[in-house]
Amino acid sequence: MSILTLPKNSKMLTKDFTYGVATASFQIEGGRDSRLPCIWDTFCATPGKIEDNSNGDVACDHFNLWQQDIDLIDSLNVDAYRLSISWPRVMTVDGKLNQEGVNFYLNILNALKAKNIKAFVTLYHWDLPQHLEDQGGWLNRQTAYEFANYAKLICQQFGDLVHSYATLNEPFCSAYLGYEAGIHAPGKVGKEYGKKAAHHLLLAHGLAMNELQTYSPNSLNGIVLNFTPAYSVDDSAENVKAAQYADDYFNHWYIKPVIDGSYPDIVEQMPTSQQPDIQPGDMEIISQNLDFLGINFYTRAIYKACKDEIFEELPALAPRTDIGWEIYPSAFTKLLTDLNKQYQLPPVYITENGAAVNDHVVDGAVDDEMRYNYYQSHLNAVDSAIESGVDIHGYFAWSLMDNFEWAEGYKKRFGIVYVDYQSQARTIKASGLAYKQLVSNR
Ligand code: IFM
Repeated sequence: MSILTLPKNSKMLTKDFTYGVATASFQIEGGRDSRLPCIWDTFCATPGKIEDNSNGDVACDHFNLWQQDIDLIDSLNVDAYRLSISWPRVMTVDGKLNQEGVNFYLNILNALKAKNIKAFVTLYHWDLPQHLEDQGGWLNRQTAYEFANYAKLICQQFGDLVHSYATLNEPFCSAYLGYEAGIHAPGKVGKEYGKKAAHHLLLAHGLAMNELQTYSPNSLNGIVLNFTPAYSVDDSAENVKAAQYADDYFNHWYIKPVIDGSYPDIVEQMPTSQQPDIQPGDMEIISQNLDFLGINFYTRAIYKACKDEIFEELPALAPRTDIGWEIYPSAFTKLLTDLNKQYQLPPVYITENGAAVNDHVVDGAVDDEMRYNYYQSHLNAVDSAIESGVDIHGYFAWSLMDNFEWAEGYKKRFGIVYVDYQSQARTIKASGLAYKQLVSNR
């Protein structure tokens, strides 16, 4: 059996270090009939948008199987479960609570509490109610206020059942992939949209943080950001400069306003039409204190200079996971130590890390060696960052189980538990067993 190990004196082997597994509502729940439509329903129904033409109507049927899924989480011996709340399940079109939807999550949170598993709740993991998109979605400043209203109402309902709230998961993906590159819902394409959507998302974060700190002062409240560190293809000045620009455009664009209260300087180089609509007081709202910062890491990207577009991303080098992302764990340590140097970081949690593998069940088992190796090297990378002084308090595997991988549909499997989508049977993979063993032996 494969085992995951860490150096004997590693802080990650103490009981204070939180280990968890993570999921997101649209990716696992199904239960489509009992909630409002969201932008991902619409996107999935648009031909050509999802690799296998699938949707989230059933997904892992967690809506019906949540009790057995919580038993599964419990069987892994983890300390925490990171889940997201489906905004269209818990709110009505006129901004009131939908009690039936709220009860679905209250049941989950109570079951987690009974098993002593900490709930790390994300309020927005990309499933924007469609009626808000119809009013402009994240291009409409009003959406930020709608989000704050939802955050306030929901945290009042959940009381002390929640250990930690993240306002947003990966605003880069919502803004850039959803409103600039158009490969995620709602599928808008245009440089004039991306940073405007990003600003309203960040404003939503700030406004919601206010509500959380007022109505849920005892939970750890923060935000989850993803980072794909930008590397230059070589040492030439022009390529290094291009990679730095990409780093600011994709990564620092989200952390700098949240921590420092300002956008990276490249904002000045952008045409006015592409700049965010910043109103007086916005940056103060966006940059209030965080109780924690969630960091998601999967891979790095390599860039070179390009005349028309400033930077160009080059194909990922080998070795790669099944989704084509380079396996490059040293970028993880470097990211964490660099961020720690550049910013005044609050306590950090690694809220997502994991690998897509083309898994198969053979004789009732899934031998996902590549994922196991990925976890081993990335746990080591986190440990090295802690050794270098980064204040990291926890690590969440993405994902608890295989699920709807957005534009890739169900073809890409990120779970440490295999899901047979026909029977909805769950099988813990070798990586999951190794994770369990690491967590259990602390
Ligand atoms: O599946 C996603 C998740 O929803 C957000 N972070 C990255 C994961 C893998 O692509």
